[in-house]
Amino acid sequence: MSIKTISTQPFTDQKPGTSGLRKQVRAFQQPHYLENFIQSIFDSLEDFQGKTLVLGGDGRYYNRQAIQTILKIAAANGVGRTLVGQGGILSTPAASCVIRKNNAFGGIVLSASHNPGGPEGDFGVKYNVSNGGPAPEKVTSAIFDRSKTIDRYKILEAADLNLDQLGSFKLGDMSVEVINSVSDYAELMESLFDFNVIRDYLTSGQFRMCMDSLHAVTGPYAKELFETRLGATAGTVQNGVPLEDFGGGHPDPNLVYAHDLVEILYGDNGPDFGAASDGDGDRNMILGNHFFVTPSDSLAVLAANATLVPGYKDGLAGIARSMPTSEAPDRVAEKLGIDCYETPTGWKFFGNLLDAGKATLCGEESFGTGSNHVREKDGLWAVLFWLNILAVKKQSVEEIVREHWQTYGRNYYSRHDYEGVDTEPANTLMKNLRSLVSTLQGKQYGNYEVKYADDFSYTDPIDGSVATKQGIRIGFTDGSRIVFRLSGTGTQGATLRVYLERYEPDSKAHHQDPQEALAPLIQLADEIAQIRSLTGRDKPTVIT
Ligand code: VG1
Ligand code: CO
Repeated sequence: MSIKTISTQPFTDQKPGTSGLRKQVRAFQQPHYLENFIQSIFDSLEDFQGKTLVLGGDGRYYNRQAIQTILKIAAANGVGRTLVGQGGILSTPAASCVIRKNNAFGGIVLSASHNPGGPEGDFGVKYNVSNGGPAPEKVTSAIFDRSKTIDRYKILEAADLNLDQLGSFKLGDMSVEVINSVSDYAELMESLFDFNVIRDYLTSGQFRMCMDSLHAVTGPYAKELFETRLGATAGTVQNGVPLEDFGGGHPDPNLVYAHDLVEILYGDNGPDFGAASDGDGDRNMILGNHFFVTPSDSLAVLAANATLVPGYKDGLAGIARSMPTSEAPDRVAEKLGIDCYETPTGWKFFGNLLDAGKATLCGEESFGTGSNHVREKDGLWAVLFWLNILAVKKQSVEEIVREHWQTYGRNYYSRHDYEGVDTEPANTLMKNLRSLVSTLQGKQYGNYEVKYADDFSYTDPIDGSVATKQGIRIGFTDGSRIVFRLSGTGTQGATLRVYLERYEPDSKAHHQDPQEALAPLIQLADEIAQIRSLTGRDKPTVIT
């Protein structure tokens, strides 16, 4: 086996977005495209020679091929040992767990998360650092800078390895260990939650659940946890075999794309609890019988009930939420007398807070919830957290959430996405808003008076790094908010996200449909941002 140095030319578009480099599969199939990016990662790191790397992905189309290539580049660059999930499978939270457990210098996670897969779908590469979390901006910009000047990569000439077989192999001087994709993660979950209480509840005949893995990565994890370790009936996990094209669907756990599950929970004689997760297993959707829990409320409920769960029985150090996430968690933090941090969108901004012990639970409105147990959001962890609370309280999901609203008030919340909009009008819309914000304070729109308006910027309280232009937020004197930002994970055109929130303290007014409760704000968002006229769309593509 020999190490080859291949000359190459830079691509100009290898800038990682909210969560790694995401492109259409076709883009990754261009000669040298993947190789350039992986070599750019190694070129911008120091001090990894002889050390351990973790490698795995969500099993989507191109996962297996990319892993073989990455192994050979890692070997040629002097990585000491690579831990690969069996069959190339590691969910994002499991990869984070394995990095931490093995003191790896980092990990490469292959996924485009909730974006569709298959030859016509998307692929992605994410680099995680030694704390198990997504690389912070200074690392991703170093990788991007390197990708713009790269002129060669190193690769070992060798046959492909059989990744379906557990065990240790040699690839040049590097050892490759094919590890069980599930066991380290499952063990971590057992250390956090009361599996006995959950098992008793799941086997009591009083309570039924359904988990939809949407043909994506969590299938084997969910079967091991719910069916094998917790005794739920066989078949509790549906769509539990990861498919390269996710069965043609969008592996995105929301009311639109997880509609099969929604139908089950809203049907006759449906189960008491339903959950779904996304392509790479870091997102979750929580449903009760005929009841949907918004991700922001879910974070707030988990925080308010955390001490019922063994892993969090001593309470929380703090909570962190992304800026567009509703303020429901803030109200819990206030009552608990702990800090609530507001960060830009993307899990990488939680890493420092978690490492410094300032936050224990974190969450995003985009169906992401997690804690200091790993450094990624974690779909099945959230499901287990809910199960643990349900098994202790023996109340329905709806009862728990309604009682929560009674105590804290309800933050009506919705996100409207305009997907695949032309880039130019989307940029114009944001540019207009940027020039408008400084003039909005004190302005009256019907019953709404603008309390503040800005383009969100964030100074990391730990390392002082600053992230600017993270989204336009307009807050009103009654506590309502509208936030506008462009997605950083799409691969075609632009996606405009409009986040709407209204606080309702009066429990007699907690039964409204969020779209109705938010109707005046929805209209106001259009008036301020000229969404319809600029995008040419008269309604959003996806409402969550
Ligand atoms: C979206 C979500 C964001 C999330 C990110 C990655 O980003 O809004 O909250 O962290 O996806 O999640 P954007 O830039 O498209 O709004 V995942 O599960 O796709 O890694
Ligand atoms: Co994801």
